[in-house]
Order: sequence, then structure tokens, then C-alpha cells
Amino acid sequence: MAEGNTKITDRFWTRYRELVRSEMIPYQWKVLNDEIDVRIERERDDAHIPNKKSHALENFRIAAGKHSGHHYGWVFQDSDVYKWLEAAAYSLSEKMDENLKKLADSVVDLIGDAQEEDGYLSTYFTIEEPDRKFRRLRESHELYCAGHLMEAAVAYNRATGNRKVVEIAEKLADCIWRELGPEGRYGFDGHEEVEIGLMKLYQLTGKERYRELSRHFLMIRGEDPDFFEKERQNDPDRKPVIHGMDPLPLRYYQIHKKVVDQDTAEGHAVRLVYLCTAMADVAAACGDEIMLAACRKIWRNIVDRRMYITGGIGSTVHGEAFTFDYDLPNDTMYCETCASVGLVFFAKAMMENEADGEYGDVMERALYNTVLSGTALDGKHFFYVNPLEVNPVSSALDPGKSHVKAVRPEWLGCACCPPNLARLLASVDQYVYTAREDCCFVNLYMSSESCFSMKSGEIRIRQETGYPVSGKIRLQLEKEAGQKLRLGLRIPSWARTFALTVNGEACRAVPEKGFVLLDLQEEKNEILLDLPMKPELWRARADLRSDIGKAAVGRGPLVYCLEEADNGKDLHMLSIKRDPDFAEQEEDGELGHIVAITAAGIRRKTAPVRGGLYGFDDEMREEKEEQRLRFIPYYTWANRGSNEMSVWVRTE
Ligand code: FUB
Ligand code: ZN
Repeated sequence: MAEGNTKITDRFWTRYRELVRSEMIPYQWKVLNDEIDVRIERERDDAHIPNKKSHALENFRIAAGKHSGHHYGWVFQDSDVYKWLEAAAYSLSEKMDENLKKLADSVVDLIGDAQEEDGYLSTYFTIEEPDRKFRRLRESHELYCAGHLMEAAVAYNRATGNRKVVEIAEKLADCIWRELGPEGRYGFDGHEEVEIGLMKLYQLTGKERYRELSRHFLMIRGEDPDFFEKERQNDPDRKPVIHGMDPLPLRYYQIHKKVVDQDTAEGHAVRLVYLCTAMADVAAACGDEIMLAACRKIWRNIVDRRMYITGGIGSTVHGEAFTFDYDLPNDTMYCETCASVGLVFFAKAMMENEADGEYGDVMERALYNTVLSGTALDGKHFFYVNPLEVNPVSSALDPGKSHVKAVRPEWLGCACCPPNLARLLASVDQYVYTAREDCCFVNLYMSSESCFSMKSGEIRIRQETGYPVSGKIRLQLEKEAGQKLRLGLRIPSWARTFALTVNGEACRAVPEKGFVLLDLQEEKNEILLDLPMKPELWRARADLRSDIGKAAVGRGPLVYCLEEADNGKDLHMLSIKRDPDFAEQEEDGELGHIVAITAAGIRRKTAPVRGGLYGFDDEMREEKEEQRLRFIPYYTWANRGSNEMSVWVRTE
């Protein structure tokens, strides 16, 4: 990969990045440090889920011997702090803030104080069960947390030059190597993540053994599907570290087969996409074609059969998991924010292996829809689960839908999503381009200024666009005289047509694998791309049982939805006309700068003439009225209180 950097100047994204800096990071700090009273909601009805103050920083103070007390919260709570630190790092890289840096430095010191002499680091085991370190890898999340620390360490070191954080991460990685490396005991974590962290640590330090350890964990996963069960039986203290994980199937952990033999997306969705990200990272770093082939197969299965139109993944609350092909229910799904964050990571890692516009398409779909829906517009309320259809009464009264919230909570018992979202939004600049050898691919369209050191020399790119409100993009690219350079412009799959001019001349190039490839000869180049940003009706293939007879409205990368606030109650009684006569309203109001869409629709209310629930077909009374439907971008839903929402609407 070519070294480089991108500075975002975009209106849409600057608002989010400012939100991360001025609201999310300070707010999340206060919650993790128990400085404010917030209502902590359980992510679903389950009495085992913590619902008191976070205690995340306090756990470190106790582990460091500075305070006394017990660990509180999920065993993997340390990762909330690490993801917060990583988000802070990206934010500092963009704009230095001495107060935030001081705070983040003190967090690094605290983490160092909580680390044991031999490098071991997990506040839960240090405080509560020191005899069980690395003994219950199925549930312990020790390596999962370690991976998040490594990612944070690399980001924080790059942002501030802090060496201590890298020393902590390396000491921990070395401890893991001794215990569980190729010459240590057999074992890997139930939740993939350390494999990603190790690859980043390898890229920063150049130390091969971190790459080797990452690959080792991938290669032994699924080799012995009984490993976790044997581990459980060998654990003299049989109490599970996390309640309720015993009955989960092998697929939940992606250990039903060796990872290179897996060809469908199985089990816990976040784990699966983290696994795939690591596999794609290792494939790129080692040129491992077998690993890459497995990634491609799993990718195909997700994209062709198991992904929502919003880029959400995970069809059931049971195990927060994938289910089976074409099973995409809209109102009981999971679509965890972290899962879409992970899907963006996977897409980026695949782009680093091979150029295919589909990776950018999925990255964009997940980012602009499910990922952004994960936060309220105030940056202080968060969704864990991102439904495509909500009736607040069902959420309140149907125990099977307790996970489907109608408004974003202030915080969650399991707080994996808020800091995950913060770290992705704060680092979105890293997703705009993939620059490699003499090629630079544009994955995402957003105003920005970038420079890259390519094999053939330096290049500078300036992007100007009003995306996603407008589809007009202007790119100015400067390179050295005689320098070889190929630019790949992604033509999104949602664009039926496009217009392109290169240095004033119309270009009729046909996209190859989703990219128009331009071999630029001039030193200074101007490229104008015009994508058709207009409302479209989308339909699903008939295999998707929940969407049959329905349509969704999209505009460019954005999926839209109906909300009760605009359309009244009982959204299920509404239908959209096949000729919807779309109208667009650009506005800058309570939902921010958006283009709202109205369409021709009908509200039908039917009831049996003789009363009751059911009646003969010819004895139904129907009240039918024309109604102009108002659609808003999906990511803006639930910002006006609790109300019904639906992405899919029946067609006339
Ligand atoms: O297990 C750690 C995190 O908690 C997972 O990634 C999320 O899905 C939640 O289960
Ligand atoms: Zn999450």
C-alpha cells in the first residue's frame, strides 16, 4: 500500500467528524469514567446484562491497585476504553487538542499501570480470576481486548508519537506469543479481533512475529472443533466466565470448519466480519491465495444472500447472528452497528487485495446507512440494533422484540457499538482511496485533499463534491511529469448512468469491475464525474420473503424510510404507487442537511362489515385515501422521539 494521507473538507462528513470531536469523545469519556448519570439500557431483556454505571475506567484503577473493589460490567469492557482511545487518536491526528491529548496520555499511563509484570492485561482476570488466565478462551475475550489495545496503540502512536502505548501493546503481544504462540499452548479466542490488532502492530513495528501470530490464530481456528469444549472440561472451575454461552453452536464462533474451508457467513456477525478482515489482511500481507479465496466466497455469500439493503448484517438476536440464505426479516433482525462497522473493515481489506468496485459499493452502503444510523444526530445516543421496521408498541410488549429499540439509548449495558462507531467516523479519511503501486482507486466520494507516495512518485488529489446531496464530483489530480498513474473511479452500482469528462473531453469509458480506469498523462488533470443522484424505487428478489410486494426508496447511496412523525401512525396501511411522482426537498432543519423525498401513496384501512377481526372478501369495508408519503434518509430516523418506522413499503 502506498503511504499517504487524506484531509476531509466535506460538508457532510465534517459535521460528523466535528460531532465525534466535540460530543461523542467527551460524552463517551464521561460515561466510561462514571462522571455522568445516564440511563443504561440492557440491549435486550436479559437479567444477566449489566445495567449500572459503566465502571470501565474504574476497572483499570482497581486492576492497577489504585482503588479497591470488584470488576463490574462485561469481561470485555476494557475494549470500550481501547476503542475510545483509538477514536481519540484519529481525532487528534486530524486536529490536535492538548486537553484531549493529556487525557488520552493519562489513559495510556493507567493501562500501563494495570498491565502485569509479564505483559498480561485484562482487568477482569487480574481482579477477579487470576488463576484462570487464558483458560477459558471461548468466552474470556482476553485476546479480543488485546486486539483492540493493539489497534488503539498503533493509532495513538501515529497520532502523537507516544511510545509507551506501543511498549504496552508489544509487551502484551509478546506475552500472548509465549502463552499461545506456535510454540505455546494450543488456543485462540472465541471472538476474533486480536488477528486484526496483530497485523496493525506488525505494520507499525515491522516485527514479523506479530504477523506470524495473527496467521497462526487463523490457521488453527476450526482445526479442532472440540477445542473449546475440551477447554471447558479441563477448567477445574466449571463456572462459565460469561453466562449462557455453553449452548452456542460451533458456527457461532466460526469454528465449525477451518477458516480457509468456510464459504458461507456463519454465526455471530461481528465475529465473522472481524475474522474476514483479518483473513483479508493476512492474505494481502502474505500473498496467501487460499485465504483470499475463502474471503471471496464468504463475501459473495454475504452480499448475494445475507445483507440488508441498509448494509446491515445479522438476521437474528439469537447469537446476534447470521441465519440462512435470503432470511432477512425486517422487524426482528439484529443488524448490530458493530457488524456494519466490521463489514466496512472487511470491504477495505478486500480492496487492498484486489480492485473491485463492489467493495466500495458495500462500504458505502454500510457506512451511509447502518453505521450512521448507529448514532443520533446529537452524537450522544446510540443504537446497538438497527431495524428496518419498528412499531414501538411491539418493542415494548413483544418479548421477542425487546432488542428492537424505537429510540437510541443514552448508553447500553454492552457498549461495544458507540466507541466502534466513533473510531470509524474519526478515521473515515482512510477509506476514501486505496493507493497501490501506480494505481489509485477512489472508493468514496467526499470533498478532501490527499497526497500519496506512489511507486512512481508523489500525487496530490483534491475532491470537491456536495455528495450525497449532489452527485457532481470534481477531482483535480497533480502528478510529476512523465509519472505513470492510473486512476480508478468507482461507478456506484446504484448509478444507472454517469457522465465523465477528463481534462475537458467527454470520456465514454466502460467500467471494469466497477471502476472506470484512466491512465493519466498530464501533470495536472481535472476530472468531472456526474452521478445521477435522484430518487429510485428498489425491489428485492422474490426469495426475500419479508420484502415481497414491497419497495424501498433510495437516492444515491442513501436508503430512505417512512416515519410516523411525517406520515401518521399505522405505516403498514400505506402503499406507494408504482409511478410515485417523486419530488425532492433539500432542507437544513431538525434532521440536518438532507434531501427529503415525497411520493404518491395510498392509505387503506379495511375492516369486516360485520365487525371482528376477519370477514369475507366481499364483506370488507375499505377506507382509501390518497396520501403524499414523505421519506427521510434512514440514518436520520428516530431523532424525533419514539415512533413507527419502515424502510420497505407495499407497492400498489
Ligand atoms: O463480544 C464482544 C462484543 O459484544 C461483540 O462484538 C458484540 O456483538 C457484543 O456481543
Ligand atoms: Zn456493537
